[in-house]
Amino acid sequence: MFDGSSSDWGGISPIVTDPSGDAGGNDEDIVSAYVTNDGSNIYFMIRIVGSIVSPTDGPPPYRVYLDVDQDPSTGMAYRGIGADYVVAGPLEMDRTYVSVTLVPADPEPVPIGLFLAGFSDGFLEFGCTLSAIGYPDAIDVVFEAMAVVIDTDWAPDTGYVTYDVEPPMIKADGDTTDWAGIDPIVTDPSGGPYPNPDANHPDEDIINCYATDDGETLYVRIDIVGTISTKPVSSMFAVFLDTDSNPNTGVSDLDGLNIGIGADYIALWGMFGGGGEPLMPPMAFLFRTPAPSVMEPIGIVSSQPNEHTIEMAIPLMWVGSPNTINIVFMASLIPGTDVTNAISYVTRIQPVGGVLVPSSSFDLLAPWIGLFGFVGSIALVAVRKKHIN
Ligand SMILES: [Ca+2]
Ligand SMILES: [Ca+2]
Ligand SMILES: [Ca+2]
Ligand SMILES: [Ca+2]
Repeated sequence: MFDGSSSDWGGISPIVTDPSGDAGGNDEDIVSAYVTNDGSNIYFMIRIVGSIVSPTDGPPPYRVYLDVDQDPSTGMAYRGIGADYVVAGPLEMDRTYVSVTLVPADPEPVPIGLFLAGFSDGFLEFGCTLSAIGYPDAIDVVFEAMAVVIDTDWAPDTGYVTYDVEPPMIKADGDTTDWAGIDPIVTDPSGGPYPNPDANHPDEDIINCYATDDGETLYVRIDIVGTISTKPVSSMFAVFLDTDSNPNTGVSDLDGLNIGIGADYIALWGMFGGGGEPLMPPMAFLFRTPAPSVMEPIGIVSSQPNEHTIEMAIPLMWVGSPNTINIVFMASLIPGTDVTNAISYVTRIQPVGGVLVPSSSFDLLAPWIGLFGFVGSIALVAVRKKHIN
């Protein structure tokens, strides 16, 4: 959890330690760095001698350089590796601290993903989705702190360290072959010609949805009749999660229609950043929704669409590690919205099955407009304005 507390890092050893005092003994003086991953994300933690700096302008001071193909001839040559990605933070955005994933490029790096960040005093935790960096098996890593450009510290001081990624059960990579043997948890009627009684358009017409988990990460998949586009800003897929099996907590109402559960969390895939030119590829945010009008960002999770299917991977700890989750899947585009029946999913049973929760599937005549307003407020424009180097 990105709460600025290191308690959930207990039991994880540093991947590298660094002398204190070799970089002025201050805000850029790294003493240790950590890496871990679950089935969705890779997490980094840096400890420094001083206090974590979060400048309101200028580049984020703490960076991790990732050579994901362990090939120094690809990516940016830096300190013995070929860095294919850089993860940098913290950056304040709409009163939320984030880290940003960048592809090194001239004249400036290209942002391709966001993640939350948390810090307190000498401790910073941040990360990136495994899907953003292509699900590497092993990564050559260099940590860097450059807080006030007096001293710069690296860990290690020469060369790099290698992190072996614990492989996920399912990769949210758009390739469905890793779902072989797992049946849909819910099927939804398909229609046509469109508009039809089930959905208004093939690109929002859900047919099959899947869920499975490995005790650590919940993997979900939505298949539609049409094609998932990463271009339009209006395209959106959502997975509603009722984690306390209580219809009276969380979101149960979409534009006046009851979805049959009280969704305490929503995983929402779409193009964030408002209208106009997309600033980053689509992403999947996980929000906590304690009340219908409240959407608190918990984190960003791995996701990838591919033609007729989209996969997402949600850390179970981020949704309170429930034993039972009631799930509703939703696809929403400009013409309308398709919503599945609610399914009760029991975690940690493989192969998994689902039980229908009494409710009826329905269509909305318009996309779920309320969410778009919120999404716009996340304003990724800030990333460009802050000009990360
Ligand atoms: Ca140091
Ligand atoms: Ca490389
Ligand atoms: Ca996959
Ligand atoms: Ca609930």
